[in-house]
Amino acid sequence: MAATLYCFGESGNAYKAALTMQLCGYEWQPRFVDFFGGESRSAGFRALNPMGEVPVLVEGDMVLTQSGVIQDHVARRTGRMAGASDPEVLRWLLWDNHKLSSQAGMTRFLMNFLPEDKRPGEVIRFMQGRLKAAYATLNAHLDGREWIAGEAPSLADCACAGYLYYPEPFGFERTAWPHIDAWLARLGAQPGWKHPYDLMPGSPADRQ
Ligand SMILES: N[C@@H](CCC(=O)N[C@@H](CS)C(=O)NCC(=O)O)C(=O)O
Repeated sequence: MAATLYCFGESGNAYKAALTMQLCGYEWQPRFVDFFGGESRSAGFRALNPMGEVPVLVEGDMVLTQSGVIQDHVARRTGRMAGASDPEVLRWLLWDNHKLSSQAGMTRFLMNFLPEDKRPGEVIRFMQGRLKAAYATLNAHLDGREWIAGEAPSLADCACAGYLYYPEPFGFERTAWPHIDAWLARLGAQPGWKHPYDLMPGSPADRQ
């Protein structure tokens, strides 16, 4: 039975899980969550995930939440990628969840998905400063390396790339970070890779 990923195109956290499944050749299907219509706050969604967050993976009777947990499940089931039992992979998954994706996701939301008159300039500038430090850390790590952990794409690559292919501005200029840029191109050339808006239902264009 194919696994079902509760997701929406704008979600970089869901993209981490979807991309991992794609690159590992896992059988899955998307189930659109109308995040911008408030679905993740509904009683029905909270019954599935009391944390109220996307993504959620449903596979038979099993319900998994947190992108890293879903990613690790796929890595263990397929044996196609290094998973969280590798300390270096886990180190970067934790770093990404704290320093990169959470801040990139929030900044992108504030800059693009809030009504213009509600966008908090000072908060956005603060977040962009924090993000710049995160980009510098990742760019330096990728200097002389093809992949974040080990010699092949791992969960760490799928996690750290979660928000970095999106077109909406949030202060990340690929060309300013040459090692990140080259790594994103390498990951984007892997068999099965797709852009988030081609992989999951829903995009800003649908809401215009
Ligand atoms: N650490 C979580 C983060 C999940 C997350 O923040 N998802 C966003 C969508 S991209 C969400 O559902 N946010 C709802 C909220 O914060 O209330 C993961 O990696 O799955």
